[in-house]
Amino acid sequence: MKRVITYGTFDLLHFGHVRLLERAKSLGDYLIVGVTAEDFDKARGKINVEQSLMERIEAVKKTGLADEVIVEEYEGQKIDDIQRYDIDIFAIGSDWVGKFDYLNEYCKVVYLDRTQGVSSTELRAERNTVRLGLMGRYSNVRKYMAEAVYVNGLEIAGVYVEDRDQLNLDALNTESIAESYDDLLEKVDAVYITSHPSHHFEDIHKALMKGKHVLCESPIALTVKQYDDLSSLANEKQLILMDAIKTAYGMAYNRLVLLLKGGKIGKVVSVDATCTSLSDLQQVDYTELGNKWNSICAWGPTALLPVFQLLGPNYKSKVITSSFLDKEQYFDVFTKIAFIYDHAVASIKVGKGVKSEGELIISGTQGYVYVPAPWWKMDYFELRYEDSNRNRRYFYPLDGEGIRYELVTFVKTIETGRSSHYIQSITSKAIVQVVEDFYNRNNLIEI
Ligand code: C2G
Repeated sequence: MKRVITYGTFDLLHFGHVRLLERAKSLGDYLIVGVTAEDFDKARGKINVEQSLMERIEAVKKTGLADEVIVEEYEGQKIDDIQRYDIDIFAIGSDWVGKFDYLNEYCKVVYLDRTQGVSSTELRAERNTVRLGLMGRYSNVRKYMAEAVYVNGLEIAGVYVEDRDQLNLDALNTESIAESYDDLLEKVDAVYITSHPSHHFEDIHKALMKGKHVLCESPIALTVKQYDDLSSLANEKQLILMDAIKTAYGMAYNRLVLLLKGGKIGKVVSVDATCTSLSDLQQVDYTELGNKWNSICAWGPTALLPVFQLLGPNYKSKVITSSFLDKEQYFDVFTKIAFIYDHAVASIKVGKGVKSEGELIISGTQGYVYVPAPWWKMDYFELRYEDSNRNRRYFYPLDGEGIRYELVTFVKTIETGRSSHYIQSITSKAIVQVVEDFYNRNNLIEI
């Protein structure tokens, strides 16, 4: 009996896939189909897969062509499978010609002609193209433009940049530059907002009123009341309002949170996060400090993310300690916040005028997590124990600082209408509460 194996993502299964499976099957008597797991696809740069692994497996099964379906989970698995399942022929589409020649050592490799004119990429693009507008600071707008290219079903339909002097026209298609924010909103279905936090409420409100979905740099608002108003408006209009904290959408960070929720280091007793960056405050025009992102707004949401996601929003008390460059304009060069929970503590240190080791340490009753600087671009973390033989290191890919995963999530969220689980609204709101307390100087000590 001749045994054949083939692999694929099989997203939105189409005629091209079915033809490939038919021809693979006809090469032998028994066909095994390896369907790629989500993590494996992400690791090899396929971040736009629309259907879940289960849905894709079901679709392959329904063709009736596979005698057996397995899941492809890791690099190098093909050799393992070929040996384990005693495979005679490995078949794959001609888009892979040459790439799998190394398997000839284990079985016969056959490249089958790819069917022209149909692909998952095109099907995905047809289903949902979100026209996204970008508004705010040029430095961020530019990053999002570059990252949007990797996201299917998303098109940058316009840009409105506030700091126009920074604008590099060569990097932008001039047609897409809007004259005003209102003008931009006319052209889009959704908007990414990176204006100054003091304008977020107004900017988000305007977008929601015009029926546009919103992805906004965190903090979404400066008071809880404003946050609640925006959330209810978004709900009422069935629009998505999502925080743009890129760290939250990375694979390593998400795995870490899941492992900890599963008790890998016992009970979490302390979360300590530091995020700093030295911006050149010497050259800043002091009268305009109020328009700059201070430490609490620039870094607070990111540093607070693991605190609230691991310990929840219900702390008993907190003390904010800040050093101000300019007190009237609330420009903190450094802020430390200490939280006390019933059975845990947490601290964050954020600074734009102070430099420190940007690490994340999470202490538990059985072990601890160490994430080296810059932890907010996490692609690696370590679980460490008293018995160092138990220590484990985890590696995951992180492309584009996490922005492209954030955009993929945003598009999926718009499409399904279900808010994303990456940053729940209790977390967003807890972040806003901290920022509000900072501006109200509640329990704030100045140094
Ligand atoms: N295919 C085809 N014609 C198309 C589209 C796809 O013949 N119009 C083939 C591909 O060449 C592949 C299979 O269908 O053999 C599955 O395609 P994808 O779902 O795109 O999966 P792919 O990324 O090619 O996965 O490590 C190798 C991967 O597992 C193959």
